[in-house]
Amino acid sequence: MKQQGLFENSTHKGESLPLPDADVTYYANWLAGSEADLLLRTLRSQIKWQQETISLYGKQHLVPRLQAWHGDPDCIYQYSGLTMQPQPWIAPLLQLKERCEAIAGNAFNSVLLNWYRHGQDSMGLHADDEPELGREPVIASLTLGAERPFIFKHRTLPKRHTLTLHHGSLLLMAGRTQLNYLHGISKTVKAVGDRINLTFRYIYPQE
Ligand SMILES: O=C(O)CCC(=O)C(=O)O
Ligand SMILES: [Mn+2]
Repeated sequence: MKQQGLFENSTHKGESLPLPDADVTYYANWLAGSEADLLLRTLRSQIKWQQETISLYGKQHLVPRLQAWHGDPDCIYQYSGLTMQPQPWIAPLLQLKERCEAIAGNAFNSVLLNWYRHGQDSMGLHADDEPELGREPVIASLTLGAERPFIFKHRTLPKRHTLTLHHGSLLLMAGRTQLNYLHGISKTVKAVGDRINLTFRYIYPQE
C-alpha cells in the first residue's frame, strides 16, 4: 500500500519525490502562469531587496543573491552570523502565506525571499536546520521566474536528486528532509533570466 504523504488531501495534484528518508512533494503548476507573472513583477518592485555580507571562516563575503525577510515581529532568524529582523507582512505575501498554510496543513509565521538576478547568483548546499525552525520543519517553497535546477544531496548516502523548479511551482519539504538532505541552487554559465524564491517557515521563539 502506498504510504499516505502529509500533503495528499490537497485539491492540487502533488507529486511525491522518490527520496528515501525524506518527505518532499512538488506541485508543478501551483499558481496559474498569469498569476505567477504578476507576482514576480510585484515582488521585484515592492520588496526592499538587500545584498547581505556573511562571515565564513573569518572572511567577509557578499551573499550571491538579493534577500529579504518578512514575518511576525518576533520572528528573528539567524544564520551564517547574520541576524535578520523581520520586515512586516505586505498584502501579497500574507495572501500567499495563507494559501501555503492551507495546502501544507501547517502554520507559517515568516518568509525568506531570495532573488537570483542571473546565472551567477546561487545558494550553496545547506539544510534549513537552524534551531529556531524546530526538529522536523515544514517549509513551503514557491518559485517565480527562470527555471533553475534544485539539487538534493543525501548527507550520508550516495544519493542525489535534481529537480527543475517551474515558474509558479510549490515544493513542500517536511518530516526528516532537513535532517537527511542538503539542498541548493548552483551557478550556471547559461543565459538565464531572474528567479525569485519564497520559503515560508515557522520560527519558534528563542529564549
Ligand atoms: O531558491 C531556492 O529554491 C531555495 C531557497 C532555499 O533553500 C532557502 O531559502 O533556504
Ligand atoms: Mn534552504
